[in-house]
Amino acid sequence: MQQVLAYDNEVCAETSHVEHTRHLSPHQNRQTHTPTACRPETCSRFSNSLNPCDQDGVEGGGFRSVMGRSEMRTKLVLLGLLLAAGTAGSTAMAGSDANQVRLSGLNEDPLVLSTTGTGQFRARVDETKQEITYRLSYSALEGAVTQAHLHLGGSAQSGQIIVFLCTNAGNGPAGTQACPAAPATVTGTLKATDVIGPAPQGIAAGEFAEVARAIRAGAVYVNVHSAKYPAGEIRAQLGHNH
Ligand SMILES: [Cu+2]
Repeated sequence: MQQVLAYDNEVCAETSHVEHTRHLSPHQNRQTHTPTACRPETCSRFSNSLNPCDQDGVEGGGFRSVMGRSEMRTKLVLLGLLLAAGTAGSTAMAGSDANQVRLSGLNEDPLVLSTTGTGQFRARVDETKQEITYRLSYSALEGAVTQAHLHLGGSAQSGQIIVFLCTNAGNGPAGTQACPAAPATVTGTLKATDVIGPAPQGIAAGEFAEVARAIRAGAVYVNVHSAKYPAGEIRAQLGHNH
């Protein structure tokens, strides 16, 4: 965080020639000293949750005065999308362990697939509560959806199942929800009791901490299977934003 703020000051200071100190918040800097310095190009270097310029825009601070009409419209559209994304949206998923990834056939392994299918997956790992709250959306699949899982494996590996997110194949643990026909969104909370393995890859059933560690390491992917592509039609590696 400190690194990001320092970077921001440096960029904004290039055009403003106003001396900033690190303990001034970026918001204060912009309102009081650099209304013209922090341009959208600068702001776009930040992720949403860390973007001090966004806060200014929303709160009507200094940044707003230099924000053009089209930029304002873009921001409103983005806000609308966030709101439309639903209840488990940005606020609940904004923790440091948040993962938000886009699923595509182009991420499939061992054979890349070019399909119309797309999807989004968000997960928040709470290691204290030993819970993973997730939201999976998929649409335009070329085959009827059959099941979806988190798997243990790197981006160029086909690993085994850690947990079921949904299934229509009757093969999940008791209580596994059905996968609605696309386009659809499924949400849920995974607990240690939902972890089925994979034992051959070193995660025994119920070993939540090892799953959390694998997610942090980028060794977990989400895969949505369809009747046309039983090995998976769309997929994304957690922690890799596209
Ligand atoms: Cu799977």
